[in-house]
Amino acid sequence: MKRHTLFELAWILPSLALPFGILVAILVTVFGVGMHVPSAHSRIDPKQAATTPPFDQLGVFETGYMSYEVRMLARTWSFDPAEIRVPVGAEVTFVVTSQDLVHGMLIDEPNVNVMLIPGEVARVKAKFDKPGEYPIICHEYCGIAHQTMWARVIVEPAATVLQTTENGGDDHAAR
Ligand SMILES: [Cu+2]
Repeated sequence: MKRHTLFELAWILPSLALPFGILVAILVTVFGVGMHVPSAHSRIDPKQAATTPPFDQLGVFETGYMSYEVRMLARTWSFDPAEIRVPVGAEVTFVVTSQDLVHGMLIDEPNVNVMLIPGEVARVKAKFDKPGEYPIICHEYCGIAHQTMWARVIVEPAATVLQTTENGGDDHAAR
């Protein structure tokens, strides 16, 4: 084989291998690992959001053992509820939409990253294994006070939650 043919092959083969490798990686993550983009679960009229179930009752709802559903509305420039309390080990399903502009919802760890499009109901799951405070921030620019739009998840150690339940001060309403 001529020397320049080898040089050409040395460029062409990797440029074929690269997209093929990427295609295989996509197929494996979608069909093998089951990874998907967080997609719209259902649609509602954003102007009627506050009176449309499940957003007519916002907050934290216990759906089973260590399983919680958080119904949340994003609006310029706040999240409602702004504070979410769950016990350590809780698996939380966030059911969220925006009632005005495009907002975002980002929790660094555990990884929650979703775009909140007016009227598109997003449904994302996250497990909170360590006690502490987890900020939820809007990461889609939404106007002059965008940087003030945030909320937080407070993950309480097991003992604290037990105490609040004994005092009857449990604020996690059962469904
Ligand atoms: Cu926002």
